[in-house]
Amino acid sequence: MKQINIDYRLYLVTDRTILGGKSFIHSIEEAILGGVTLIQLREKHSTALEFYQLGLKVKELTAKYNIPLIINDRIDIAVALNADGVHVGQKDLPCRVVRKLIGDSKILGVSAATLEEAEKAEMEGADYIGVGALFPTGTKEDTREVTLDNLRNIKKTISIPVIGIGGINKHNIEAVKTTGIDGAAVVSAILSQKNIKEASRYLYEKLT
Ligand code: TZP
Ligand code: MG
Repeated sequence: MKQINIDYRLYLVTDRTILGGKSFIHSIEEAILGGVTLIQLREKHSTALEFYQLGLKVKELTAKYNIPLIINDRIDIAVALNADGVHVGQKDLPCRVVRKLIGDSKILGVSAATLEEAEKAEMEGADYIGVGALFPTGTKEDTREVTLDNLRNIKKTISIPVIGIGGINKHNIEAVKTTGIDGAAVVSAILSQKNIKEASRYLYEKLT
């Protein structure tokens, strides 16, 4: 069941609404060139068809650079794209149900804001946990706050990789790294930057 050899260090989660006119596909390519190690396609307002068609384009890039593509929320779209995995939250289909649907060979990520949620996800077959929001974020509205101490405690307690998320940027990345996490998931500190490649490279180097 466990996916091995996945580099979670710098996890780009997408949001097409913060690009300020920049091309989405070009932006993703720049982020990859800067050092992003995996990508989650997160589309909160698209139709299934839009999501799928966009996924096909993003998959071309992730295949070209040999990095995993994870689909947010939509198991059907992940299966249709033969993506590398799915990421679900606490209000999506339960982890054990998603695992059954996608099979053992796909990556399953679960959002958790407490140790209990993290332990449950691990027990139910998650491959990694996304923990946040660590800092204030303008990218997601209904976040729950997780302190760096809570993150450190989750990391110490569970065995699967732990990824921090929420407001991570060049000013706090070093503090995040002290928690021992396996990676940092970032939206705006990469995608809303003028020079995406440089922003991505800066974060990647801090995590390496
Ligand atoms: N889940 C928790 S916080 C968040 C998500 C998807 C948004 C993170 O975005 P940013 O711009 O990196 O703060
Ligand atoms: Mg979700």
